[in-house]
Amino acid sequence: TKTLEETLREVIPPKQEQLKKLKAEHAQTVVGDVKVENIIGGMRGLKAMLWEASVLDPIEGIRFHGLSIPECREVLPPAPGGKEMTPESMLWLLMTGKVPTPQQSKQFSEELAEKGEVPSFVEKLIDSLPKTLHPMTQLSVGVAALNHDSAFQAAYERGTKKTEYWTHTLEDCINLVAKLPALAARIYRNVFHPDRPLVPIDKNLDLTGNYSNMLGFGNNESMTEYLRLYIALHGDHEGGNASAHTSHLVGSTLADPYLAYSAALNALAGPLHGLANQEVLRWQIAMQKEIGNTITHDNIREYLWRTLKSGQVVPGYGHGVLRNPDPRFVALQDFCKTRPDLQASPTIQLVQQTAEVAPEVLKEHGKTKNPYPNVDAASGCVLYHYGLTEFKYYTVIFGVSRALGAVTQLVWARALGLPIERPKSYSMDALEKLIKS
Ligand code: FAM
Repeated sequence: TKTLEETLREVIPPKQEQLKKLKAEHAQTVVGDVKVENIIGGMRGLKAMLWEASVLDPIEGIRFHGLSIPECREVLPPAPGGKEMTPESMLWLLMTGKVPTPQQSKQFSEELAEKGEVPSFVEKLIDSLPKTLHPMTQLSVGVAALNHDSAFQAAYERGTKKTEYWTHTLEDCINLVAKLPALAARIYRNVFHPDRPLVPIDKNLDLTGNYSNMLGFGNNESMTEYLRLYIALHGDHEGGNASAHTSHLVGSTLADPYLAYSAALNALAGPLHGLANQEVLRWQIAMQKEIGNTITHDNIREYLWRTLKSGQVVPGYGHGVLRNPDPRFVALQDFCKTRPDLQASPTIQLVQQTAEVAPEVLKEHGKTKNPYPNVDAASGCVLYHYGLTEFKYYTVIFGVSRALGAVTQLVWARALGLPIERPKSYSMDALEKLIKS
């Protein structure tokens, strides 16, 4: 069986050829216009980035190298004894465009467990942070500090050839993905359960098996399976979303993967992006408190209007690209439907019922271009049901996940020799001059 690096060595040359051909034959081909609305509207819809691993269709949702979420759940190898695709299977697919064999996936899990320990100076650094510092900030600090041991940075200083950059980047990327669970679990322990002992990495477990174990949910197979699905699903969502784009931008300066991903985490920590999953649960629980035991569509509707009239957004609804219910939301709902304990949970029922009412309210409100639920509408409620009730931690799990797509692109950007990002900006005066000319 071929390793991930060996597989990449096979798939990179044809892609390099494809890029060369695109450059040679189509460098001047026009594929879209730039309108003033793109410039002042957060570049929404602008076709301006190369991103190999996934493409997002507004109606169908995400496809990873052409595979939809249901297809991924079907073909990507699960952990031994499990059913859900694992994040390491997903990472393999994202990186190589190929579905790993169960054996490749297992060996990859073993490699990640082998590399999973966090250096002791980073542990000390994390332990020294105030418990009141948001867990996402702590994660970003920890990831940035891992660059102490960056293979890419060391290779760059040695004057390594450009064509070799991707191999050192890959080494950092694998190390980063491997270390995220231990780092993230330490933050959870420190902030919320300082009296609990820290659990060491078990070399026989997959990445999420270990993460779940270190969070204290190792005995709950359903929670571990949910986390596998959650982390695999949130792994990549095209290149233009704020966290992925940040990682790509910072990586394009040849900053190493730790620095690039640390920056991405800071983007993920914004409430319009990854922090929404923390906000959703807070909002749903507040709704539950107010509504009490008799939940009806009418009182959910009333609560939704109150949120909107107070000028807040409904967290977990809307999207920059999607114009349909998010298939990631659908997959997480699906997971709940197969388990009677989850079906009986009042929080999960409330999330489902909210999704039945919110689209019509948001349509009537008339502002958002997409009145349907995104992944964050559903992701927190299962965690909450199984006892991971600390909302402030939710985005950290998203942060463990989003690394999959970010590191994939960092490796490909180096393999393809992509340049530093540098779009052109204009002042309003300069823009007006441009319009007149
Ligand atoms: N509730 C109320 N108003 C909303 C709304 C929502 N859920 N979603 C969008 N709008 C408003 C939006 O604020 C904007 O109003 P103004 O014209 O007054 O500025 C208007 O509708 C048009 O926005 P849009 O074009 O439909 O959306 P954007 O592309 O600008 O923004 C989101 C996309 C996701 C930031 C936005 O829908 C939102 O704020 N949603 C709630 C927060 C959330 O769930 N974020 C998570 C997104 C998720 F997929 C992720 O990153 N993890």
